[in-house]
Amino acid sequence: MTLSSILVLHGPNLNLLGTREPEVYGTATLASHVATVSAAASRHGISVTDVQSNTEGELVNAIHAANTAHGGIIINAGAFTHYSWAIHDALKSFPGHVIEVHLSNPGAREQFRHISVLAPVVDGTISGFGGLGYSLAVEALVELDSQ
Ligand code: CA2
Repeated sequence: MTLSSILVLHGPNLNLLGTREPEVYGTATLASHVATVSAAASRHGISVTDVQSNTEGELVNAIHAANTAHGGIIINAGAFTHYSWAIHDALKSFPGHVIEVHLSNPGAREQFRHISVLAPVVDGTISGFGGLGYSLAVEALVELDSQ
């Protein structure tokens, strides 16, 4: 699958971005971050589909559907990052490249955020750069696809 299409996945509570905890996650809304991804992707002629869910199984289903529909995935799994082996297993079966993004720097926060169970099955992780991380993730996917 060539990189003509990217799936952007967001996990639980990220639909609340821009409404609470701006000191941690910034003031931008989820829609604005998705727009950032779409703008970066369109510069490379790539289309973007986005899914946000507060339900683990819906994210797993979206990853399964991506196997034949999208060349790459950008995922901010929210708190599922730290314990979802179901999302880990689903990403492991995805044939394209995967970039994990976090707005904050989980390594500088509470101990439970220091572990990502997704990290072993993604190409790389971009954390702590706020919305800039999404543009960087698109550039990473484009670069990986060209190798
Ligand atoms: O820094 C990130 O992007 C996180 O993935 C955000 C998750 C957190 O569990 C991860 O450790 C790091 C939480 C997202 C919750 O987002 C909210 C936004 C506004 C108000 C409340 C929660």
